[in-house]
Amino acid sequence: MRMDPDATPVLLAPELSIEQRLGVSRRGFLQICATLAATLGLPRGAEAAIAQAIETRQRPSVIWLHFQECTGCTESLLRAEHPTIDKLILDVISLDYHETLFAAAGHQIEAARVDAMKKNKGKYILVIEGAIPVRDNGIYCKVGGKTAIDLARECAQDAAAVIAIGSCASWGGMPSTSPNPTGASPASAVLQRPVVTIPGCPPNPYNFLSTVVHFLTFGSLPEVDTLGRPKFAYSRLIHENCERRAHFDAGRFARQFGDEGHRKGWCLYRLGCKGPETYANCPAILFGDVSNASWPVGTGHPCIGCTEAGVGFTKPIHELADLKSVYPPSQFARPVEEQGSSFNWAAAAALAAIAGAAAAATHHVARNLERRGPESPPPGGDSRGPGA
Ligand code: FSX
Ligand code: SF4
Ligand code: F3S
Repeated sequence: MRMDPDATPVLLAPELSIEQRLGVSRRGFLQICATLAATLGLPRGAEAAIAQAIETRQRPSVIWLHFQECTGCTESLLRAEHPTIDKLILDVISLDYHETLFAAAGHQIEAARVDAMKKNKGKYILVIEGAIPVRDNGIYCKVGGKTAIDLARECAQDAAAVIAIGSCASWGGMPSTSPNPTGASPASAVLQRPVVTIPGCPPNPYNFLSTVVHFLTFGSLPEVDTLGRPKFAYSRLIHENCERRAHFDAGRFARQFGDEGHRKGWCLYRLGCKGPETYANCPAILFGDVSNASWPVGTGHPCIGCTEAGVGFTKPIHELADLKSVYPPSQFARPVEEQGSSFNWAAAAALAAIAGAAAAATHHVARNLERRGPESPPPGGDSRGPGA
């Protein structure tokens, strides 16, 4: 998706160095760029282009609307550490309207929005968080006297790009579940233009940051799938990169929360994990920068499929996932799983090249290799297969 050339940010001559602006060392700054390049699945060397863009280009203006949601998307962005939100606001994007983060209110903030739209006509990025209620002419969500439908249409009219952040804005999310009394709908249902979607409840902030940085660096948005999801983040099933996958393949399943299998970190499929039918990069890029296991399955909870329409908030948590493309062994595998032994760097590189999943592959390999070592044999697996 290529933008109007007029929308391409212009070069600036910043008075302060990027290190001073971000409060990091040169090395730290380049690491941020390398992380974003890896998340985007870009080839080696792309971090230099990203670094140059962040250093020299004008920050894209962002107008962020809130509709039917819990503000978890914004909360998740506030917990991004590379860079932190204050650095992000000040140095990567120009956040010109955001109801949660702005100190202003009422007429003052509405004037700020209109002003930002005029000044950046055709160049700003519109971010929509939350579903849009369409029943009864949209009266169930109003901001400044305007319905969410009217606001979304008004702001999208002169935007260079529209990003729906979170599952609510992407496909309706939790507000759209049955009986959906307000007619909660995705942003794409009320806008007559393409919408890039970053689903997740909440979505991973790096998927949003990487999308914006792609726009800043290349003047275009990343390639998307038929649902508008950036392919760098949503082209692989969670099940493909899950650290518990070896247990799935070996037939070792937790059957109850707190049982022996659960305590040992076995596969959560029998507890209703929707990783086999959910597309997202959660196990590869994790959440919140707090630990090596900071994602739902890493903490011991099954994935509920929050990114996926028809799965998250729709399928009961205890219901078994549809196995989309990967099937378990029909007979029980060997009793001692040599984790990591089936991975090598060449295979990881091929995976990354094919799917643009450099981050996923390297994280997975690193984690598997870390776990190699003496391991007491488990007390037998589960020969009944995952669906028994
Ligand atoms: Fe909440 Fe955002 Fe979920 Fe929705 O995230 S975390 S209900 S996707 O719109 O605020
Ligand atoms: Fe991981 Fe869930 Fe797949 Fe098991 S079913 S390997 S826990 S994604
Ligand atoms: Fe959501 Fe599953 Fe990721 S619940 S956050 S898609 S692991």
